[in-house]
Amino acid sequence: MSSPTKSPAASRPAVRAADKAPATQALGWLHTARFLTTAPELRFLPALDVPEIAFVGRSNAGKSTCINTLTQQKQLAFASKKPGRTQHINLFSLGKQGVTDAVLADLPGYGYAAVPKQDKIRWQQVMANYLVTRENLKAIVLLCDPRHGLTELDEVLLEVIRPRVEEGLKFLVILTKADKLTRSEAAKALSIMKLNAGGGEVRLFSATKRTGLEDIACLLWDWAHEGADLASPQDRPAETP
Ligand SMILES: Nc1nc2c(ncn2[C@@H]2O[C@H](COP(=O)(O)OP(=O)(O)O)[C@@H](O)[C@H]2O)c(=O)[nH]1
Ligand SMILES: [Mg+2]
Repeated sequence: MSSPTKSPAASRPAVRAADKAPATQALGWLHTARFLTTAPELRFLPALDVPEIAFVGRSNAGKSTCINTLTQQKQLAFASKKPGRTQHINLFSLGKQGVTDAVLADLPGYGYAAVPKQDKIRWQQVMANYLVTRENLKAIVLLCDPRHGLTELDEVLLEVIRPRVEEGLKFLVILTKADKLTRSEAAKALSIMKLNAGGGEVRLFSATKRTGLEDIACLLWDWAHEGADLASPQDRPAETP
């Protein structure tokens, strides 16, 4: 185990080439993702006592692609794309040997222009209700296309979660499609978002180049297994499925 004063995330700012084992473990853990359930709003979701990590972002930000890349599965986006489920909260279980130790929540994309106003208002209510009151919510991952920056609805979301982030809820902004940026654009987008993320983490990500993949996987693993240390062999999950 790690010493109680040293958090695993703080002791590992980035995954180095020579330090692949934790990333391999974290990606193996994410690969176990399987569809759990879907619900149109919070009150239809089962109460769970494992940490939940919610993915949010405007339509087209790259959320489905990011979840697929992190979990190395195409089936998950398919699950979320089934008719009637696109406006639902979709849950996926994580954990080796069939034992669920965390859950990913894929929340409906927002900001799609063609959606009627009534539906937009309904979405905001479902989202705010989930983000403010979901008890096992451990972390929020906001997907943002850095070429567009934060939209008005992203700002609304940041306001809604701010009190919970101040209380210790983990928060990560993933700047997607980093392959479309030059190095200087990427560096600029990163520093601007760090100013806006209210103390949360910010990472660049590209599904095509796999930029940020290992680092993000390790961060999510750490958040879901607080107190354990992925670099420590005794804290790693068993190898055999
Ligand atoms: N170049 C590039 N395109 C991406 C990346 N991630 C997503 N896209 C594209 O962006 C569009 C929206 O992605 P999608 O995952 O469906 O976004 P969602 O609406 O947030 O789920 C699709 O055309 C994807 O192929 C990436 O990392 N690089
Ligand atoms: Mg999608």
